[in-house]
Amino acid sequence: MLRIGIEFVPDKPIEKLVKWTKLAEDAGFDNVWITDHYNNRNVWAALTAIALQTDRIMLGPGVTNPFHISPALTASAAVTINELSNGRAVIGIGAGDKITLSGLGIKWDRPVSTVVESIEYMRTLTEGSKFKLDGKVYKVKGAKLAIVKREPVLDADGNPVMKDGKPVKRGPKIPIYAGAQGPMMLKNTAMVADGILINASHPKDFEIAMTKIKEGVDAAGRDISEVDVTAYASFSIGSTREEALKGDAKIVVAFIVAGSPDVVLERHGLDMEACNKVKELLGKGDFGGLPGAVTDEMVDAFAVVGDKDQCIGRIEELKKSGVTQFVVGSPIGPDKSDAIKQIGKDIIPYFKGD
Ligand code: F42
Repeated sequence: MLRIGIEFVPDKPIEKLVKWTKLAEDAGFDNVWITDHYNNRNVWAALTAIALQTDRIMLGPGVTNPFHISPALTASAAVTINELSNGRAVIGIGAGDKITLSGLGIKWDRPVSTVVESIEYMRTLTEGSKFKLDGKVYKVKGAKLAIVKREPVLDADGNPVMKDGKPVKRGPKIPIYAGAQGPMMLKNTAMVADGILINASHPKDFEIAMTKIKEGVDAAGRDISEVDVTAYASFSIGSTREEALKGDAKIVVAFIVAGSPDVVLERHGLDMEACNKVKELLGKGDFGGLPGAVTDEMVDAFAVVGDKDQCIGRIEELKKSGVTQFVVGSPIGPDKSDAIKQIGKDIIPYFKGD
């Protein structure tokens, strides 16, 4: 069954994120993902507040990065949130943004190896085991968390799994998702991660991403069902498409157009002149001119926008292309609270079979 998640950005006070997450939990969402940028409110502080005031929803950073915070600290934070939330923590980790990190004086070398090794690092620590690595990026002599409660691992018949005459013990599993777009990142993280968060909204992008993810799982001898393929999509719902387009939907799309390489713009058959106009307006900070410059084709290439039937149609197409979790990302709707309630009434029951 399709999982449904939601993304919030802590550029708003944390009380608002808690209020929206509680609404999302009541509406039937499975996951909440909090974005991580150092210039916003801190992601782990936001997750702490959310963990304490919710009961069921899975929660995690979507995504933090191993360049601005050590995987050892991320593992410790995730174990703490897992304890506070009674086993609901997940970790989302990606390469981070090169320009932002270099502004902080942080070197951004080997992004793929860093993310892949960090997953191995965090997995070992969150399971309560000792981590040592002489890797391409990390040279870890010996790291272990003191706070993980390890229980004996049982086999399918309920008997303890033994190694060297001793029962194997492990802490609670915290799923680790990788944020990935590029071919190398998709393939290499698919070899090790429990899920892949793909910043895209159109089935064409997922057809291409799935090929790389399948290459990765095949190379690692895994089954594709072990990876939660997640569409981390820009989304806006309204009672009509016109209403859904009110608010920030076109502004979000404009940023995606401006940040996309030409090969992606061409893949969606977009008019390059119109795309250049959007880039020019953004460059000048002319936000007033953007709604007129962002075309319907751009909206449909980079976002899921519409009334309930249009949104369901697009999510169905993504599901057919291999997506197993759909994350409702910014702006969600012209009014976030109303949009969350509408998704709970009109979209989630459709996919959960109520
Ligand atoms: N970034 C944030 O800073 N905060 C967020 O909250 C956030 C959320 C988010 C959610 C979903 C998602 O998919 C991404 C998100 N991001 C967020 C962005 C994320 O942090 C990364 O910036 C983004 O995913 C990176 O894009 P990418 O996966 O395409 O990887 C980059 C590094 C890339 O260019 N990859 C290419 C590729 O083919 O995969 C090139 C790889 C490369 O550089 N290779 C080198 C080489 O020599 O070949 C390095 C080799 C090595 O060993 O690493």
